[in-house]
Amino acid sequence: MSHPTHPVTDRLPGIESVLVALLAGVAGVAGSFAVAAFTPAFIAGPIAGFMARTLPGALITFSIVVLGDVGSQLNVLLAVGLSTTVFAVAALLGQAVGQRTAYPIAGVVAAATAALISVGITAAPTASVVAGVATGTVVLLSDLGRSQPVSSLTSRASDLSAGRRRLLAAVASAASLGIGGYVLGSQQSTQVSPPTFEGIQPWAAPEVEPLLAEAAEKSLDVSGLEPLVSDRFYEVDINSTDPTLDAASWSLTVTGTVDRELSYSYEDILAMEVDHQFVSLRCVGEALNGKKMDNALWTGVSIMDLVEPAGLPEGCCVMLRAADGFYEEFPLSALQDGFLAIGMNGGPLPRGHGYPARALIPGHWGEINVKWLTEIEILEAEQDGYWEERGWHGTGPVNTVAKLHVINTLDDGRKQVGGHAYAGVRGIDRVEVSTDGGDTWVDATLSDPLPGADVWRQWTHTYDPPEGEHEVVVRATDGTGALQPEAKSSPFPSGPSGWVTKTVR
Ligand SMILES: Nc1nc2c(c(=O)[nH]1)N[C@H]1C(S)=C(S)[C@@H](COP(=O)(O)O)O[C@H]1N2
Ligand SMILES: [Mo]
Repeated sequence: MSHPTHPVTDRLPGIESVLVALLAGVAGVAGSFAVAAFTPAFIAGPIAGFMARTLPGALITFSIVVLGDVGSQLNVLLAVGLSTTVFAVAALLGQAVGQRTAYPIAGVVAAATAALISVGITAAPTASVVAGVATGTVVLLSDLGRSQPVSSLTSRASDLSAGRRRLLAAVASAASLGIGGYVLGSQQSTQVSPPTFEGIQPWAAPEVEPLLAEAAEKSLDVSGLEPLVSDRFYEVDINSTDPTLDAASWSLTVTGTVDRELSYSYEDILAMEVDHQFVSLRCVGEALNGKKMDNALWTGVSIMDLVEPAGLPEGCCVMLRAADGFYEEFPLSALQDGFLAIGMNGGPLPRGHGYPARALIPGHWGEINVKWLTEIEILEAEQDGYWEERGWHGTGPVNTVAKLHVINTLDDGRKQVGGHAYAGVRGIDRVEVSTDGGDTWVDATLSDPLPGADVWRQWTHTYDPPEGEHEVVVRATDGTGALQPEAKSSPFPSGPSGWVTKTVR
């Protein structure tokens, strides 16, 4: 029997240190999540945002268009992985320092480093300290695990078991901190509770309920079809975490080439005359028959009521800027009917949709409907917005679309198809359906129009299906009499177009 000259344990400490560091990293991320949940104070939030901002435009476009929601989920996963690595580096540093001194300070160094890096990234002290402590705890416990008395430090067997003890301590502490942090973070409510100034809640005005009831009443009775006021309104953000703004300290400024710059508080807006409008939104980056088109009842004020008192000279354009670092520019003329929404479907604006306030620019692609709005800047010359810098042309009016989302087989064997049609402020006049691949067309039944200049409509059609496979095609005619173009184009760069087609069996 010959023993290897270099015992395997020689290289184990390196691997163990890395494993311990990664486990400490997991604990750190969990600690951050425990306090911050999915807000920008969570370490992975700014990292995901940074990646979205710095990755090449083509990659982001690919992720939006091809991967869709999976793309943003991947981005979040990647950000969580990077966050783990960041804390792991702090843990490695702690261990390295610990090895060079006689004192068990590895955990303290790891904790302090992790907290410092985290606060640098998130600017959120509490979540960073908790993340640091969680990271340091795993390093500290693994250190204690190692320094348990062992009979002979030179023996290979006890070296191994010391290494195992160390790893075991790290696994156990990382698992409990990880699960604990995850549970704590998941329980956090990310709902907003807007400050009530003398109980003013404009979104709960008496007109709101009847309007919502009207939308419910006008919604077609087609199983599986999203009602006229969407049950689940889509969300598209440059970051994976929504800003947590405090309405009481939020302000909206009007700046740029105006006579005098102005600043409005949330209270100022609440005191203004509000209006309730149905407005539909559609993302320029969605697939032709995608799910990023929705409608809601919004409560808010006219944007021109905010801008005009600043004194408007001849500006060409406007740049809307937001608390998440997003900005979009478009012609001043489009601002004329702009709406600043502070409420949605009878409640305050949800965080995910821009709390405390967002812009709604009728008829235009979703991207210029800037959420978490903080500044309206009047410009003298054109500039690119966030997405235009990345190659998109998404600031103009929406394309006309008729989507096909529902194919039902009724009890009597007939087929029922349905979807939504939208053409921005041009409105929808007509939707036609073909069940023979486009040879013959019939008019679909349309939902009665909602009040509002920028609303979608539902359509449905019921027919006796032919034997076997057949092709259903849908096309809309907008309020100007223009038929939706048949030619298909991809979403990039100026939105999808073409007739939606589906094979039905
Ligand atoms: N501040 C901010 N506003 C934003 C975005 C964003 O990432 N940040 N995304 C835009 C895009 S691309 C779209 S399609 C709409 C989507 O609005 P929703 O998330 O309320 O559906 O918001 C727009 N406003
Ligand atoms: Mo969008």
